[in-house]
Amino acid sequence: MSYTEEVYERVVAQNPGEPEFHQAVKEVLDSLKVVIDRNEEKYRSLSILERLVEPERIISFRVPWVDDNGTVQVNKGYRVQFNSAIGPYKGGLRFHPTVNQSILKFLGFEQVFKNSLTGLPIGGGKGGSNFNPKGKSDREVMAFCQSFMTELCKYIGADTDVPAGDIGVGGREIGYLFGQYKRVRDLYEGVLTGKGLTYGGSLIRTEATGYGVVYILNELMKDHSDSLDGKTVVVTGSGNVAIYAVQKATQLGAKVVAMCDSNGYIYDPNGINLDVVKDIKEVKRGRIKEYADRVEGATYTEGVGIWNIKCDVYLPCATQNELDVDGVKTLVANGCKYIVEGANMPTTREATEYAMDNGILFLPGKAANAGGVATSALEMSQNSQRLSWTSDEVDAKLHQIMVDIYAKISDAAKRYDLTDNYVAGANIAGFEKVVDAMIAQGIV
Ligand code: NDP
Ligand code: 2IT
Repeated sequence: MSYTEEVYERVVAQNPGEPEFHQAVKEVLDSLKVVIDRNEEKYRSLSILERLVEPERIISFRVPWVDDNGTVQVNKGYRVQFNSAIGPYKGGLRFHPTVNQSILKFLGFEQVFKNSLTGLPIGGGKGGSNFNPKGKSDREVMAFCQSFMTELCKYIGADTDVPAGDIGVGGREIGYLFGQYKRVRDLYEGVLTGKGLTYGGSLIRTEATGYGVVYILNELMKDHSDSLDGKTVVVTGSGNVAIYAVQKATQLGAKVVAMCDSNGYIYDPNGINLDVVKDIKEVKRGRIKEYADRVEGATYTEGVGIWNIKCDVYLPCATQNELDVDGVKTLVANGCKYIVEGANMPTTREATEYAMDNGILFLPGKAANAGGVATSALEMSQNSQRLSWTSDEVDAKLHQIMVDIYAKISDAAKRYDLTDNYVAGANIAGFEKVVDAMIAQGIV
């Protein structure tokens, strides 16, 4: 058995009941086989892969809070501090009822490679809670965030671990979390990113993940003598990543015709009116269904199946494993040419393989959505300098980072005779930097 297979089997045996974590590890280890094979003895002697798949630390805690009826609620809270070889732990917090250790370990593991690809000094981490912010009042969200941070604040800091947003955690939640950190620790520091602009946030952080997805898509298309101009695009989700992917794709001449939430999807043949989506999602915290009531010519379909809409480019920006092999088969049959993952691991393994075997150019999330965390790292730099950069400056840096990521993953794939296999390219390029730092720092 190869070293990568051995380590995968060990991960499955030692981390039972964690299918998402197994899935993320398998994809990376399969890609790394070509790298490990060239130098197996050295990697084995240092147990590099065993160390890479084991989080440095997992913190798990109780989050009690009182709801508007006066009832005491209890949620689970976590922080997975996965790897600090190249910098302080960095990664989002997810508040969603499905959150568990498997999901946070998969996200933390992905984050290690993603953060490495940004070229910035950030290690990988992820955290969150099974708290469901949907339908909660502002006061309930605040009470939850304060309780969550009262415990988490013991383990994080601007030079230790810097959380940010993810599903269910946006500007409102980051504000409440920051306020409580400051109050309890008595430190005004860049301990969180995605902060509001009046208290240390960075311009363009809100837009960064979605913009970055489209910037790297644009590089991929240029490299294949194509462009976004006049293309039909489907974007899944209607949250932070989706909204700003739609905005940038539209600015670059594409027509985005569909978006969704977990209840169903909208189709607007005239091109999505993003002002309406923003009002529904960012202001009213409503459902995507309302779009069809407000925009003439648009339709709403309950349930899954957004991939049935014909498109040239498909950008999954909602959640893990949202796109399965049947969905991809439909996309291929309808002539789709590009899949670029805005979400983390939104495409199942089988679906990814089918897409790549059938001529789709596929960019994995750990490269394509890295613009969010990269801009978080730019927020950390601004906080350390006690300065704020202009939106043009941050946007230009974000753009350059995405151009560089495309070059890195494309180059890594070519070096191993895997041209156009950006999944392998991203895993290999991400691994190279982390492993070099790990080896240099000894057995820690
Ligand atoms: P948000 O909470 O802002 O939005 C999530 C969106 O996805 C909502 O529209 C939600 O719908 C939808 N969604 C969730 N689950 C499903 C489902 N099962 N089927 C269909 N739609 C679903 O989160 P973000 O936009 O921040 O995150 C989206 C993805 O991008 C996640 O995978 C996240 O990890 C990843 N990501 C986020 C970054 C960031 O900076 N925010 C950076 C890099 C990656 P509903 O309202 O119905 O739940
Ligand atoms: O998955 C991700 O990269 C994020 N949710 C953003 C993390 C961050 O620290 O900005």
